[in-house]
Amino acid sequence: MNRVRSVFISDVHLGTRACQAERLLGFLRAYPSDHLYLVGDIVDFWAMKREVRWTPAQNTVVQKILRRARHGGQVTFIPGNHDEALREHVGITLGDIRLERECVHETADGRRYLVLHGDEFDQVTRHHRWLAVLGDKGYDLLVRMNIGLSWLRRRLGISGYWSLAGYAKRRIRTAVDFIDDFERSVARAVRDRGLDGVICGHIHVAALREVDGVAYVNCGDWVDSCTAIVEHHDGRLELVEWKDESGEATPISAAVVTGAEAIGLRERIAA
Ligand SMILES: [Mn+2]
Repeated sequence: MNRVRSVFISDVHLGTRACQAERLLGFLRAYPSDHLYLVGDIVDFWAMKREVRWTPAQNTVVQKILRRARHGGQVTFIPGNHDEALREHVGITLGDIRLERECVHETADGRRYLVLHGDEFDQVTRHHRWLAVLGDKGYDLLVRMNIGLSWLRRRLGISGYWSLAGYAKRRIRTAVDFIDDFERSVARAVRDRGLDGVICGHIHVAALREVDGVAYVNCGDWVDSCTAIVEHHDGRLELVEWKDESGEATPISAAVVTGAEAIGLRERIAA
């Protein structure tokens, strides 16, 4: 076992088919900790409105977390946008689990991190939910719609070519731009509050690096990347990836993770 001081996980999406509950169980078993932070989108209530996929492994994840809290581990649950219904109840303790809107975690070496899910910094899900849902499939649809539109313009005798898809493309920014915007706005908020860094989730892209003078740390997800942040007993944070079988999570450098192109990112956040 690899006992650590803290474990941070986010975007587990329990209740969906995509949730990697078995892998998460393997990781939680291998990494007992004094603190466990659930950094939002742990249960996907949005998806469960359409279809509920609740497996025995997902049940065991819940039991495992409850047991950890009962046995003296400090468990903090910060609801995200997919489990936002729980935000109404922040401040209370449920089965030994503290529900918080956000909190500050102090590492063993005295650095202070804001812990929050992060959807409040996502301009897409905040203001343009339709854009988030539209994503890349929507782009194909626009291209096809444009064929009809051109025909209509010709019939109406309007000259010149105007591309609906081109217009949309200018509005829908690339996933990379989106990540960049997100990281910078989170980092700004943290700097303004005089903290050393932020530990968040939401965009399903794990990271551990410096952004504009503060530490930007993202837990990633347990839908496809199976990543988490661990704090060692000396206060050092590490980004790890769980690859199963080996019984040990692999430390990964931020460069590897942030280089991963986030294809279909918007759909995954919104779906
Ligand atoms: Mn989210």
